Amino acid sequence: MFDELKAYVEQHRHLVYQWLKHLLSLEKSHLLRTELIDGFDEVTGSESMHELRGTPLHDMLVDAQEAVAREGWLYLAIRPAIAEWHYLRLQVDSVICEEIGVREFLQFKERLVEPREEEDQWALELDLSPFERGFPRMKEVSSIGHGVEFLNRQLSFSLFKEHRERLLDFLKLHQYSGVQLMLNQQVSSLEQLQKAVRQTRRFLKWEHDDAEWADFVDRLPVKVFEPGWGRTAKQVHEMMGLLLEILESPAPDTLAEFLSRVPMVSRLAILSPHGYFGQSGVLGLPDTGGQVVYILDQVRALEKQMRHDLHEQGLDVEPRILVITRLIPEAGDTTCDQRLEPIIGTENAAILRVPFRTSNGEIVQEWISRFDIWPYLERFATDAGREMASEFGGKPDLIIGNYSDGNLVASLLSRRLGVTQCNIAHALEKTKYLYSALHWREHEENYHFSCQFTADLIAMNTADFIITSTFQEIAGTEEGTGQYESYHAFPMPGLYRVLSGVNVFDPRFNIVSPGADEDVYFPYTEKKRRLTRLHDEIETLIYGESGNGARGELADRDKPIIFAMARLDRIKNVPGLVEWYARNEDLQKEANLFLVSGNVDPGHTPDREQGDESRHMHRLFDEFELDDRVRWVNAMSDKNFNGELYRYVADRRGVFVQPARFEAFGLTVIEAMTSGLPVFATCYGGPLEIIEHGHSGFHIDPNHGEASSHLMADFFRKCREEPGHWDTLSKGAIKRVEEAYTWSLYASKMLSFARIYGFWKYITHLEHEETCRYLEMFYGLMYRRLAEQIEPHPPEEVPDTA
Ligand code: UDP
Ligand code: LCN
Repeated sequence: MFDELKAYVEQHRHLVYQWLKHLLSLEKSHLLRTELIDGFDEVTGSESMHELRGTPLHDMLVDAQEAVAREGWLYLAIRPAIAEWHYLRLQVDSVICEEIGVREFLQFKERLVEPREEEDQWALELDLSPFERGFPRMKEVSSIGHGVEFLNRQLSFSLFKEHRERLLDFLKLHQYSGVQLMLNQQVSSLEQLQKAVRQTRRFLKWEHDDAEWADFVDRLPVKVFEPGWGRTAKQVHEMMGLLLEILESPAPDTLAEFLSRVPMVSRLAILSPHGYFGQSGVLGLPDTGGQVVYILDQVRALEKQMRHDLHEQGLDVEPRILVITRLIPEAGDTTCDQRLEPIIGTENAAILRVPFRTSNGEIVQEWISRFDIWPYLERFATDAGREMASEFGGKPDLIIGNYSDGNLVASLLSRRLGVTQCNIAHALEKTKYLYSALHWREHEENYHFSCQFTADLIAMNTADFIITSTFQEIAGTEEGTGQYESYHAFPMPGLYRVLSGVNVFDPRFNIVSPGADEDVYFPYTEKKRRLTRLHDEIETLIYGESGNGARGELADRDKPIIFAMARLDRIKNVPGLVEWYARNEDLQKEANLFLVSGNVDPGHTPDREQGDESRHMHRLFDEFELDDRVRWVNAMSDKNFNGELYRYVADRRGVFVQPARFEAFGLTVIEAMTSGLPVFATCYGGPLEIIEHGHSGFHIDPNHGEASSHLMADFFRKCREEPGHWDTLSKGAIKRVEEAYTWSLYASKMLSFARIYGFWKYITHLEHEETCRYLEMFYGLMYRRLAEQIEPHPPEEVPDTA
């Protein structure tokens, strides 16, 4: 690519010069892809410049992600394919084009915010690429997010040449409450093991298939096997057959199947420190949204799967899951001030709450924004580790972190305890805010991105495996950078520079999408399961009077409803949707707008952003006089009610809209789709992957509100003209969720990954010891210093959650 471009620039210096001049005349020192393309289109609109179209220069600009223009230079970051990055620069006067390295690009970019006379030769650089040597790395984009398959293929062939003997130790490793499982210490060689397995299989052939372990264990011909091989004779026979195959020649599938039957996971710790984390009355409170829903549903699915697996493995062991979060003494009407709370819908899972403490040991009483919690996490990790150990009566088999804070704590605890670590991001803030790294200093007071991104880098690189909800979360799309990919190289001017932070070709990444609770969110057509008793309440909510946590009174009840439900964070763009609607009269004629979001009273939230957004909503209502067409009510946290609300809107042939500027995944999108609502959702983030445009919903571009509102108006018009149109979309939505987004699929994958990564970590040196040591230094010297600098915010009013 670069050679062609260079040759073109050399041969067409005059044209390129004209284009460069035009670009610099815009007087923008930092340009986004769209600005570069718009600038190019403008220039090439004139006849004399038209021939630049379709040239290598044009191709390069289509692939450009951003450019920095200063002092007669243009520096560009080019992404010709997913996760492939090149950097180059053009000198305006001499029209020279050169390929440059990532460091040069970042240095040049940093000077946008930190002008320096001389180059800082000794700026701290984080470069993890040297540690990658000797580790298996994927090469194909199609492999990204399928790390476990790659790892199994890659390692099973080489494994037993080098580490075959470790398998014996691995089988002796498993215990439950001091009871030995799988293999006891009497076996000292693989040959001995092979012989014992063959003898046992011969014996089992004569047992009844359904005979249980306890029925025949005392008669086994060799006394080296302990429980865990299977519940019945048939299962034990199969499992031992898999082991023989592996010892003979380890095929990846056999190995995966064998590991999925090893009793490795019965105690699981899930970390999600920032609160409010509760089971009712918390959704819609600041910082409390899909992550809580996800974790509670995940726990139910995992417990069910763990119980099933342990039973099949022949163990009468009760699985135990603890969700560890912070205890908030001033928790309003929520239960977030309780230490231990059983999780509804499980038999033995609980929320364990541990308070944040200040450096002098005082308990932090009030809710704290997730952006301000960094100084408390180290101490929380210690306290939570102690409480967790006493609840479990030992250490967990797997630690799952959630969001940047949970992942950092998971990282500290996993390292200390030597337990497998899994990360789940939910939403990485870095890509939510434009240039959040470059301008970190400007954001520091409110967001503390310096801590957050440092924590992310540490946790991402210490995790044994990382679960993502979509592919784009890892590596984006052809056009846009992925959330994890954005950690590959970035500047933190004046702090450090990341040259190689995260590699998306790392086999630790796996896509496992969540679902929606099937007991709560189901198609509106399933009449028998419907909660029709709630309809009066729902009608009051939608058509009731203004006041008391509601604004707007819908004048025409016959119109279908455009429904949106989201936290009132800026990123969710709820006021954006109001404005699109307000500016489109056709859409107003077709449907009413109904919003469940945040707090109608702006003074009623301690959250910085939500208060501003609430005031913005009122301004729009006033400016466009929307009160008879738009109704806005306070956040609703009862999920059974919300489930019926989606279906109620579907009964009346409405739609659901998710207008976010960016949505990491989007549980509401899944909930609405499974209820049978046609959904219009942002094309930035997860919904792009969830929805197949025109079949199971529609993508909308939040930057093009007019086009989005026209798409909706056209849809309603078409539904009037062709009554089957709404049903086609509705059925498409239901089918899509059924096929790809279920919790049972999630749970079996997750547990199988836990075993497989745990196995490889034990058998090989996949635990990245060198990387961990390097990151410990980064933690000690960088993270701790940054966290210490955060001034605790003055105690803010705790919201009344009644
Ligand atoms: N939710 C709710 N009440 C509200 C707003 C949201 O119950 O007022 C629920 C919603 O049903 C979904 C979750 O909160 O289960 C939001 O998850 P999503 O992934 O859509 O967004 P997040 O808030 O996590 O960014
Ligand atoms: C956080 C978000 O912002 C959503 O997009 C996700 O759906 C949710 O977490 C659950 O992972």
